[in-house]
Amino acid sequence: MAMTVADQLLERLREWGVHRIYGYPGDGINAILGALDAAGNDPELIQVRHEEMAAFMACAHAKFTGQLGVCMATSGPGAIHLLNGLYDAKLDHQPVLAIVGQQAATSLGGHYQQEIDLISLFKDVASEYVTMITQPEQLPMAVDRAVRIAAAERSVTCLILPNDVQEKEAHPRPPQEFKMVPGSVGFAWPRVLPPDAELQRAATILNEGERVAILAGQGARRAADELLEVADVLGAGVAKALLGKDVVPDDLPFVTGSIGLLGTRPSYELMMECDTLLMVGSSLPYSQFLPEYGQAKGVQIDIDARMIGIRYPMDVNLVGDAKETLRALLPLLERKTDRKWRETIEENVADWWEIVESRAMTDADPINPQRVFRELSSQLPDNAILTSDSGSAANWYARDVKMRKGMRGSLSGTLATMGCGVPYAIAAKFAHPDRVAVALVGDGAMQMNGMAELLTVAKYWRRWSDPRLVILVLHNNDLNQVTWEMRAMEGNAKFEASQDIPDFDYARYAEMAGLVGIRVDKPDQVAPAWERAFSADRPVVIDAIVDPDVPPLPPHIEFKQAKAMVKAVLHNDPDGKGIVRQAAKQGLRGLLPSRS
Ligand SMILES: Cc1ncc(C[n+]2csc(CCOP(=O)(O)OP(=O)(O)O)c2C)c(N)n1
Ligand SMILES: [Mg+2]
Repeated sequence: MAMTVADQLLERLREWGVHRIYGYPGDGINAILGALDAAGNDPELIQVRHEEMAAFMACAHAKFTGQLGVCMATSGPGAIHLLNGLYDAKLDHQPVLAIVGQQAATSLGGHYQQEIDLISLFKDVASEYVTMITQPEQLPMAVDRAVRIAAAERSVTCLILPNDVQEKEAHPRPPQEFKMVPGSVGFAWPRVLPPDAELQRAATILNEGERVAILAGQGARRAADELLEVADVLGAGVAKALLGKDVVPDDLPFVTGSIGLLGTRPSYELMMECDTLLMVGSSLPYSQFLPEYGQAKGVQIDIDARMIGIRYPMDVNLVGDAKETLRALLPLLERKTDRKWRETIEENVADWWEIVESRAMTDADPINPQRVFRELSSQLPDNAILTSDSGSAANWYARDVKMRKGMRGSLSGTLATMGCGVPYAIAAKFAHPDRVAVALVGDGAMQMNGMAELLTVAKYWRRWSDPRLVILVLHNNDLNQVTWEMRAMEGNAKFEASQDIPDFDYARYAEMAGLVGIRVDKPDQVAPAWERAFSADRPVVIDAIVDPDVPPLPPHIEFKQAKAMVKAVLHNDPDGKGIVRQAAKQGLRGLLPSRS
């Protein structure tokens, strides 16, 4: 039988090194699915429960492998379902290709069943490249461009294939004629390095500074050694944006940990007291966590000229690859002989870890969520991969987990969407079946997406060489992060109609799915639960009953927020009593009226 467009699509993807597609079927992609079957399922289709999860998994594949992630959905409803996951990838700058079916080209424009204007629908999320293949001759070139542009722009691209076009006979190579575009596979990355004079200007600023702060983001991932060397020469501290939490380990004494709303106190102090800021591969949006304007001279390194110089009034903006640029900068830097600044940072960091420890070990009703993370942190196996959902889990992930060398971690950094934790962890297991994955999710996020995807875990876990995947559910029957935001930002008491969520037995649900379920409702069960989970022979759900009154507060709390919170608590907050009790125990006395 002659090769079809669908066959050729798969062949071209294989040539590009794509061997996994996360997706869900529908008649808009029937011919592609048939072709996959004929090709022995290579690239392998991983069947999810919902197309949004396929897009999250493609995003996580890109995050955890550095390679293109691919997802596929049918026309109409399937295509629409992909969007949130694709935006997650776009906003976190991950290369993802979405392959989307469409009604037959012969019917387009006819208000046909499931006909959606897909080019318009994907025009924003796949702004770098979206095209519909209506002629077989387009196929190789369109695949090549979709893959190459996704990688080059670190963004989302989209190929739309009407189902009748998928069935047409392929052109192995379009003829060399007018109006034909052949395409080709492969490309080599450029070496991107700023000019010498600019490097020298940056070096002068860094040499003249007496108190240098470094902020590292995910763009510094491949430059960890250079970054640490620069920090050593300059006697600097290193704070990390959330997506860069795993870029340098937390067990180094001068690494101050996360920064921002979910950040640590030493990171805040580092920024407030420095006189020079070196920002590498980050676009942390919160300028109020950076030095006051005018306080510090700034040097930024970023691969993307579109993203540089926007978060802080920088003095030198170096567009370049982080590793190459830091390497070129190093010989121009002078070692700071006065190490007092570095010593202060290290003292702040040591103090902070003591605070984290004591906050984690204070009692709560029934379990302090920080204790769950503290125990996790001390039991994490080498090379573990962590994912966090958006919710209070992200606070504890950011502050309480000590990343060690070799570990990976991610979350929805920029879109901050709920529901990514479990699908991210599933993609981590497919990408690295020999490594332990841990998903840290709230009960709201578990109900939103995690519960359905647990069935995907149940379907596939036997294939993973190390079957350990642990899903921690922070069971607080509350949409806690938002409940706290409403208290701290708006001064609103908890609105139970929007914030309370249904109670559910997640551990029993896991058992029903053939996995291990562990319910934890006493503090001394926390450590043994992690021990059991990390020695299990299959995926585990830890259903931890945690106290919603433990405040996930920013490292410094502004007077405005403290006042708003006091107002919320006094304003008949249903959890008022518990909050006052917890605030006192967490060492936040003075923020709240003592009336418990
Ligand atoms: C898709 C989506 N919907 C809503 C939000 C707003 N939001 C952020 S965190 C959160 C609460 C999460 O609750 P849960 O998963 O139970 O975690 P908790 O904070 O209670 O630990 C909400 C509603 C969001 N970020 N994404
Ligand atoms: Mg919750």
